Amino acid sequence: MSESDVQEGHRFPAPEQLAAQANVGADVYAEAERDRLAFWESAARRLSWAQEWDQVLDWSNPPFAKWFVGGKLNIAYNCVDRHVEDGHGEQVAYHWEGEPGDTRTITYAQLKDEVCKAANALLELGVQAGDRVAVYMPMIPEAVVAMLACARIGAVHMVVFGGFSSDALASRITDSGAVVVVTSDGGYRRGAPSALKPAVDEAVARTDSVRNVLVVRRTEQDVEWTEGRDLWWHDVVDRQSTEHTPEAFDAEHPLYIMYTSGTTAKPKGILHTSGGYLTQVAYSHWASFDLKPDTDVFWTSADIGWVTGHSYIVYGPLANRATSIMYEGTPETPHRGRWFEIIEKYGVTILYTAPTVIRTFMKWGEDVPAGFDLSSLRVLGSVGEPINPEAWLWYHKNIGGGRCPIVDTWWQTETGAHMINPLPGVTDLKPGSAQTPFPGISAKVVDDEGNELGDDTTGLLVLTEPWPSMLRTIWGDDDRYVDTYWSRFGTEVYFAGDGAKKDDDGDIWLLGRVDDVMNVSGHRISTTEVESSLVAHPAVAEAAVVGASDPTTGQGIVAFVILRGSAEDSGDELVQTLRTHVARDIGPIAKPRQIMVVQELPKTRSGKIMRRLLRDIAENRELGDVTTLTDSSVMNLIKDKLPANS
Ligand code: 6R9
Repeated sequence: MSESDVQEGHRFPAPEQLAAQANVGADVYAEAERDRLAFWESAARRLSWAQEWDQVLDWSNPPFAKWFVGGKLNIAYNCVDRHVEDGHGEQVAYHWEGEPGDTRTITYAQLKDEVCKAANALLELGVQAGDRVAVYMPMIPEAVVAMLACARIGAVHMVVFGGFSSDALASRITDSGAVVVVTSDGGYRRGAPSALKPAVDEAVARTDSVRNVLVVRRTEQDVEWTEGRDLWWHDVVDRQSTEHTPEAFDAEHPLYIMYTSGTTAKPKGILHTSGGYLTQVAYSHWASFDLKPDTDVFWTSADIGWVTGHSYIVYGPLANRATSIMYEGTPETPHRGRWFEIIEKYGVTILYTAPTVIRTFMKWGEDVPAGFDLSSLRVLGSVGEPINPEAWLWYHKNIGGGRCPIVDTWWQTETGAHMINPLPGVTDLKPGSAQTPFPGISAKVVDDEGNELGDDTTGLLVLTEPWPSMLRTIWGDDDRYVDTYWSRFGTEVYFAGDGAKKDDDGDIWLLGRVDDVMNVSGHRISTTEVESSLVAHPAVAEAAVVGASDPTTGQGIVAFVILRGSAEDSGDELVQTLRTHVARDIGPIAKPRQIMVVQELPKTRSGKIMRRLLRDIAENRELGDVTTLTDSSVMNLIKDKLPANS
């Protein structure tokens, strides 16, 4: 497969055998098109409801939606109990793998017992339906148990990624008014125990809503203890009864809050509710990955602290009675083949990960995956940012053995579930494009005035109909909810904040956040497009591109590149080669003004490149806030590489 094949829109048809047995066929689009609400209603029937709804959607007060109005269900019952009642108690829910190599196998019956005990413990601590519970945990099974225990009693969980600072935790506790924090002494990361409890102590000291801190023992590190407030999980949860009768809650009962960064400093508490959310995450997990509960071993490599973990490690897979992998640590601990070893060990059939991980694997070279038996894999997924065709092809060949469809899923914390993606048994795949709105989802590409754009014109992505797993508001701030998402094109059109274009076939290409779209001499150029071109060059492993203000052209293109291990840093000559390469690839207008060769790129802990910081460098500014970086020393490494005069 050559680069030009890809650019000409070469497609990878669905594997015949997979297509023949796929959970959903091509007719699903027509079915959803005929009657969108009836389609979602049948998706909702895959769940168990204590009381059926009397209205599928109430959109009489946009943008405040109500789905499955009048329906009642218990989320934890749907994720756990009903599978045990159906005779699947012995099926494994999670194969958990600790970073140091310790393992736990948790069946659905065991998960049910643990969730009931934790639910009883929370009740004993006085937690009531509607109360918020913060969860600040490493990737250990108790994190899932805590989430489901909340859901079971109608409490609202608010998971904060364990890599976030005490500051971030404190502001989220304050904003949500959490009454309990569930945490652990620490977790294992890069071969060493990494403490969590000290950050909780600091955060809680600065807030006034928290009554108790429930602490799981994981690393056996020493912890400070506040008598009366702090409680060991094993003291409080282990002695509880495994019996707990789930109460049915309203379909619109709040399920969780997940904070996500916006354009201002204050993070937004995205609120998700129960019936619609579980309906869409369960259905999408089943359809997007062709999940077969009896035979698949499913692995989402994300952390539970992100929406991807919520929807596709916890709620979707459990609602579908999947067997999942949960892995505590980093991909290179204790060696670079760690993930592939896990795939081989458990016979993983579906892998869902992020482009940044794939590009890291590319940097390490194809010999690493080649050393393991990955033949169990049958479907691959991608999420978090656009996957450039080079990475797509590498993933397809070196991890998927050329036989696994790659499902590139576009969605957001706000959307709750997949919104634009191919279906593995249906779609002819086009590397680099998320392609098709999910059945029952209505997505359009529009110009600044909201007019739908024709083929190959870059515009803004909008969603023009409400969907079951949509956010319901920003916690405590309805106005900000309306302003951020539903004001640019009127109260019935959701503004996603992503640039996009449709190609001649009607396939959608996501082009990065609109704030990442550059404007050079009046031409719109996507950072992603230039990055994609750079990484298509054999010398480049990874690239990040920003638009830096330029007195002549408005913005100028500045690229930061990491070279492949084998490529020689030949200085100026290489930079000129790369500039010419991009100019030839996209057009002279896209030729980067400046290319800097660096060792690392600044990334958030969810793997997104922090272009804002690179823009600071490109524009010779003091660096802005670096607290969400995985590793803040990266910025010093980059600055050290710069020519003295810049
Ligand atoms: C699930 C998740 C959302 C933003 C979104 C977009 C980018 C996510 C993508 C993608 C292109 C994909 N994004 N998936 N862009 N193709 N397949 O990542 O949620 O952390 O809220 O980020 O991520 O820019 O707007 P979240």
